[in-house]
Amino acid sequence: MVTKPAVVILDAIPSADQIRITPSLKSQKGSVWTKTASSFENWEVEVTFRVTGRGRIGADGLAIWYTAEQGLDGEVYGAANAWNGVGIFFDSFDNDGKKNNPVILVVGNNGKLLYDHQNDGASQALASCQRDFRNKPYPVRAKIIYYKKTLTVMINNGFTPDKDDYEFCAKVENMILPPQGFFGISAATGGLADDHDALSFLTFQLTEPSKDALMGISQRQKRTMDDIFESVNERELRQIFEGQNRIHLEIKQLNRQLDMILDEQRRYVNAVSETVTKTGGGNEAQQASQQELDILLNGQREVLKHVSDMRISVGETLKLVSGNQNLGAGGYETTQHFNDLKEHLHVVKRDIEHLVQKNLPHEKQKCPEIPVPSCLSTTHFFMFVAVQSVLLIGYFMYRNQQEAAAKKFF
Ligand code: MAN
Ligand code: CA
Ligand code: CA
Repeated sequence: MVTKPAVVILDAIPSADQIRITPSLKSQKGSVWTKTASSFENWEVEVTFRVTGRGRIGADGLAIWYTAEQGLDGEVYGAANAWNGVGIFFDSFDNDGKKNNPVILVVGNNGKLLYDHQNDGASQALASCQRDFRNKPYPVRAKIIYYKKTLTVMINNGFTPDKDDYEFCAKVENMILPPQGFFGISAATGGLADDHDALSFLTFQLTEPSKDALMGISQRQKRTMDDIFESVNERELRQIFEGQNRIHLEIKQLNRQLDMILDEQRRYVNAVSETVTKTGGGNEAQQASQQELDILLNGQREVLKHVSDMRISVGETLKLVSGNQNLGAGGYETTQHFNDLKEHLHVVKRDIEHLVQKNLPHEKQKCPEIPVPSCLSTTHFFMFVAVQSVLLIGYFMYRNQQEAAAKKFF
């Protein structure tokens, strides 16, 4: 698992995709430090940053640190004056007027050296290379490798989008660094100013190949500042899966409700059908009433069929959604499934619309008016009671029968 490194932020402004270590205002400083010390014998850091300013000349620069203590307070590119460890300085401003800035320099310190800011640390640099890292179209990348006591600085100068386009800058051999230390990035402005923005800061532990094989651990253990924030891709994927889960549950619920409606409708149609059969024949009024009941019955059967179709559609959609959840992200298959899903949901929608229209009260489907005699005679009353009782008994018998049949299945 990739762990989220805790960092200490000093006067820097974090946002979703970068940390502004200094804004382009006069005499600013800021820094970001790992919260806990690392004790890697060999390590590598990959830092992505931008130094931008309106002027042809900017100031003062940015530093990448590996030091025994966090350089929380000081004047050296916004960090401690007397550090124990190493600083890789990206010095924008030519303080000594030798026309040799911007420059990248490696300055080691055992805690006793005082940085010579006025001379751009010229006599203190263990190695350096002149590179212009300001106002580049792509972020600048620095890869600093400390391996077997040799420190190497590689630079991608931000001219291409190719992340791996590194060039050698500087190398210091036999460099003894504290066994434990904090990684940091800092920046400062003075009379002149630039925006100093850190986009990412990755630290890796390097292990020698032989040890690697013996211990069976990965050569680069990745810890990244990016992981402070959930990546955009991860977030989108999580949202898709959460959304699908909700759709799945909703459709399941819909399916259950449709099952219930279907059952209810079936019982109702059968009951009405029995009534029509039993009350068949008789006078003209009764025959007219029976015809109207037939129409109603047919209407109901059609509704039943539609509900049934809809249930099948919902069932298939449900299957598709479940299938989709088992699929990984991306690819043609996923797109195809989403299209199928869309199509099925469309069918369900159409069926529902149809059903709603069917059930809307309009002229043709008005319920038949039951012919009621102008005056209720005793014969009529008893006939009515008898028919009601027969209907009720029939309905109960039918229901018991259905329930018995259903029980057999479970
Ligand atoms: C002023 C001073 C210096 C600084 C430059 C550039 O001259 O603040 O220390 O290096 O401005 O910002
Ligand atoms: Ca300088
Ligand atoms: Ca200089």
